[in-house]
Amino acid sequence: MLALRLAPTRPRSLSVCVLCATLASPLFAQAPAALPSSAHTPTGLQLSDSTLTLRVDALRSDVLRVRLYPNNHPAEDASWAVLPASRTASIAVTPEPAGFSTADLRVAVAPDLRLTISDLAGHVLQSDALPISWTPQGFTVTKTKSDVDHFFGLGDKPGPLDRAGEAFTMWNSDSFGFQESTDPIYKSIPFFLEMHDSRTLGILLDNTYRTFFDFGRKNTAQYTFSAPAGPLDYYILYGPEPKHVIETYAWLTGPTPLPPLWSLGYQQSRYSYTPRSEVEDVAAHLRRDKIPADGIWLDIDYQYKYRPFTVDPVTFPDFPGLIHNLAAQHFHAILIADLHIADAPNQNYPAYDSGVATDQFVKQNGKTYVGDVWPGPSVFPDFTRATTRTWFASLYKDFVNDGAAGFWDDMNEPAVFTYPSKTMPDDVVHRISGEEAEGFAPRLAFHTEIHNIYGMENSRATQEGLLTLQPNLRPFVLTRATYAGGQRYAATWTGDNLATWNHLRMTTPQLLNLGLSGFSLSGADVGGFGGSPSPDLLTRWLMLAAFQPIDRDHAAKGTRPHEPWADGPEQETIRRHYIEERYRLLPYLYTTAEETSRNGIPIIRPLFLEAPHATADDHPLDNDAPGEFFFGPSLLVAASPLPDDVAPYEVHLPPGVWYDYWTGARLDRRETLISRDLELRNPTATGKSQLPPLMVHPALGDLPVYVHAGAIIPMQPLVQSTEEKPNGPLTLRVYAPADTSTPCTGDLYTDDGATFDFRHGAYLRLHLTCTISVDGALTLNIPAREGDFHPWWTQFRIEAIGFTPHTAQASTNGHTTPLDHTDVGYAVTVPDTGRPQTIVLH
Ligand code: NBV
Repeated sequence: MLALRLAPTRPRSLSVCVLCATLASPLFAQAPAALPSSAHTPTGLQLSDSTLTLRVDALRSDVLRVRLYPNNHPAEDASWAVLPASRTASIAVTPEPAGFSTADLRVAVAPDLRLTISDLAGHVLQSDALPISWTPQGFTVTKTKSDVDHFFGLGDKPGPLDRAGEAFTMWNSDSFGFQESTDPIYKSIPFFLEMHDSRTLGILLDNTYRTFFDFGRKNTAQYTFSAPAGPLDYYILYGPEPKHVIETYAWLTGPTPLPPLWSLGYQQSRYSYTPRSEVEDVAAHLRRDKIPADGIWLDIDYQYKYRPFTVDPVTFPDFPGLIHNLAAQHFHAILIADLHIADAPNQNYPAYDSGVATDQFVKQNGKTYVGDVWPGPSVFPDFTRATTRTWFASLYKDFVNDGAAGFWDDMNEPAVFTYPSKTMPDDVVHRISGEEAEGFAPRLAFHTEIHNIYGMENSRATQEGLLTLQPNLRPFVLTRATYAGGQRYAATWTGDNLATWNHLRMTTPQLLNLGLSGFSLSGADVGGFGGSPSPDLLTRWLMLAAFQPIDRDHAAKGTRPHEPWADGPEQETIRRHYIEERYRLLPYLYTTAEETSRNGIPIIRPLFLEAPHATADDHPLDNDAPGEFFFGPSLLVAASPLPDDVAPYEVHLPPGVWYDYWTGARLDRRETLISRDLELRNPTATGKSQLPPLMVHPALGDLPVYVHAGAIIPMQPLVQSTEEKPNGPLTLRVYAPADTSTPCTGDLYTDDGATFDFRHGAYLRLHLTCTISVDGALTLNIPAREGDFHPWWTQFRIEAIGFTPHTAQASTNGHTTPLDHTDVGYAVTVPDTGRPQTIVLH
């Protein structure tokens, strides 16, 4: 019999002052002093008094784990978010009088248990402003904050990119039509970056209860994180560069896996395309109008009485035939399959019948809990049990056999219509089955503990199901609710946004912060879900989304048509042009997605991630440029910070030489320009000065995009779907480095786009480099191939941007080939011999 514990490590009415007798106050905060030798452990320190224990462990030289718990209630060493291998990693530390040090960090603890973390040069990175408050109402950790502290992350929370001065609550909530001030919303990702004086830390509070974060709203000199119950268990990740923190977070919680290539193509959706003929009409229209597209999404109306895992036989006859016809036109069908199962006994509803027969649903007061959602009274799978996830996974079998390519997990906060809280009551009971990997002992848990991970475990079950049914196909799952680490299981979107200019503006900081929180594969409903976008708004949205990780046009019931052709040929031409450009950039986008799958660096990135020292005082350049972001490592998209404002706006570029992506023109900057790489590595030596912004005034149809000098961007001929083989060479756009010492690099990764064969060597990776010589020759080095995958191309087309040749020929491994002039520069086409090549333009 499993025991029910409401809050396994519920804070108690105690001060945390374990070495002094009384509760410490800030007035009497104590400086670090020598610790008793018993406090030192091989991996950190552990201090106990009769009631509480503080434990700090170094998992790596740059990663600390901090825990506080009552002595008689040691917290479970368990996590839904942190990978077991990372959670249990450790290194030997060097004991110091007041704490310990590692090869990167020094940790000092005061007698009142306040922690101070410094780098080895003595810069204080983080310090507790107050002793931890530990009461029956919960715990609060209070850290010192300065005026120049910046905070990023926390998932999909709306509002500015920099979260300084704001406060947030983590409680997954169905939030139709959210606004900047709406909090909480769909996801709980209690991970944030703290950046000050060009040094960055990451903090993950691994507590699944309703948690709170205050970045100086209450007190500008402090930031806090707190919870009413659950473990005080947090991780400190040291940079100093923000990219390193993001990579470390991926080490801790796992990166976003490599998605199927089709999921990076354009996606067409609506709540709902129904009946079947409408789906087919949309598909035909996309192909007829030559709007490249890969996905058609089926929302809840394909189902019988809104029952998940059913099909309405009247409106969607011959469902497998529909999916098959779509596939024949190179479309992937993505099906919604909500987690709530209709409470429909004796109605030949297999999902219900099998679930009841095997006891898969959560309970309240000993009975199966029933709440109202789309199908009416519904029951809810107990996703914290491995056996329930396996059962739920099996429900996908028929759809997978029908050929469905991906699944969409909606309403998994979980959303329940019955109550004002819009979710299930706190006293619903979940079972934790105690898998070894997570480290939890088998036990019962109230919904208060499970709520924030419920959606994540739903998406985990979906992914596990797809992996079981098709072990060698990369699954694609889109989830609305999730928790830290959920990026391992699913991509995500920002939920029910609105068709307003303000919502278009909000997507950029939301997606950037999601990327910083581990979710590299994210999107916002293009055009806005609720309400009807004006033609110009829809156009601008489709333009921007071409440079976002997931590009899905989606709309609510009753809204006006949203498809690219909706507003006549002029608008459609612009929209098509941007979707086409996304398809041309697919080799670059896919290469970036592959990078994410290894190191967690997101597909779209705030400017500070690529250029953390771009400003004279090291404030994040993003704070001056709210519409801007990096799409992959080299393209800088500069959308208007106020998209409905027709006035010119400023574009702030990090130091370095930049080119206009559309024209190839080198930007005429008078200032001393410094190389991006040099600037990144050694900001002070380069005599950095902040460049004045550019003024731009783009017409409808123009979205400024820039490329930094020394970038190499792989591109492909236009296709209408990723299922189509591109016809022509693979293009390598080489943006001439500013001078002989500027690095010039670019990556190219490809594979079959669908299976896991890449794990066994069936991939191709090239790390390309280029140089410019003193006499002005541009040399591109194509190295030996890594991997044994045979790509679709047989030729490379090298386009040199920002480079004027002296001769009309290029030499390739000794042979000469004529150059041709393109819209953006000079080009030469050479065979891809599969062997190393050096191509020189003189
Ligand atoms: O399944 C219908 C919708 C879906 O289209 C949307 O994307 C989700 O966020 N769903 C919410 C439920 C109804 C919302 C009004």
